[in-house]
Amino acid sequence: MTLTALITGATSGIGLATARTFARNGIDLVLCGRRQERLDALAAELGALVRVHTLNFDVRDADDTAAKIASLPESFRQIDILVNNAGNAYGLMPIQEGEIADWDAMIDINVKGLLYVSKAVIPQMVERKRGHIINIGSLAGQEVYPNGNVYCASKFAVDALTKGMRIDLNQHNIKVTSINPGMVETEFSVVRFKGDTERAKNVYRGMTPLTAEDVADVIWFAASRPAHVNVAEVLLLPTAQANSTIVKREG
Ligand code: NDP
Ligand code: 8X3
Repeated sequence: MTLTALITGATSGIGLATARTFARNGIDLVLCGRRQERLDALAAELGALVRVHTLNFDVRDADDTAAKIASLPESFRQIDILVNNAGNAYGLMPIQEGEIADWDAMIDINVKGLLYVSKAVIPQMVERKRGHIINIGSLAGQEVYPNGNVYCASKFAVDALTKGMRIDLNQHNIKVTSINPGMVETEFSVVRFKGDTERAKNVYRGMTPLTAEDVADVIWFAASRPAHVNVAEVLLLPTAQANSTIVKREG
């Protein structure tokens, strides 16, 4: 039986790599994001391997998120795997200097957006007593680091929601997984530093970060276990990273 996955944040980084990995493994795809030209390009690329449908919505918009997911054609409506990946950090400032717009973005996208998408997808999983939700958390949701304050809070919330979902959905036979990466070089730091690519590059100076493909491999491992096995949580670090603040750098 062919499975269908809905991936948020499929236009870049971890979500994009996950879409490609899933397609190579024969998973039909509902790809979500706000940058339509990227969704179109990805649909053209992966459409050669599997069935692909794209949805353009901002996860901050509860009504549009619900409407777009409800608009899925019949053949894409049964979501077997939900990858809640859309998310970003905005800024890296001491709490007393933080900007309200950045705080709102992180809470609205990383926490509330994940909830809105989940609310739109979970009912059909509950009805079928089958499904797998994979939330992309972070090392930042396991330990707080200097200036990480609100981003860390948003990822601690994802960790709590993952655990809560696992409890509440247990009786419905739904697997819930969190994949918690450390440093991954994607557009993440460019977004965090609002387009300052030099500052973004400096985050990974003298060390080898994870690639989006490294994370996608682990997401696929979790998604492809037998029915009785749930990979509950994974902390995935680059070898050079011991924790949020200890990173071995060369030069
Ligand atoms: P990218 O910036 O490369 O990708 C972020 C994705 O999220 C994009 O596809 C973007 O799509 C989507 N997105 C952002 N905001 C919204 C929104 N409001 N509505 C819909 N989609 C949105 O970063 P990563 O791939 O690194 O990040 C993916 C996840 O991994 C995030 O949850 C992040 O917190 C987490 N993570 C990242 C780590 C890292 O070091 N890179 C480490 C640990 C966790 P579009 O702009 O088209 O909407
Ligand atoms: C992203 C990893 O360490 O920049 O979640 O917070 S970190």
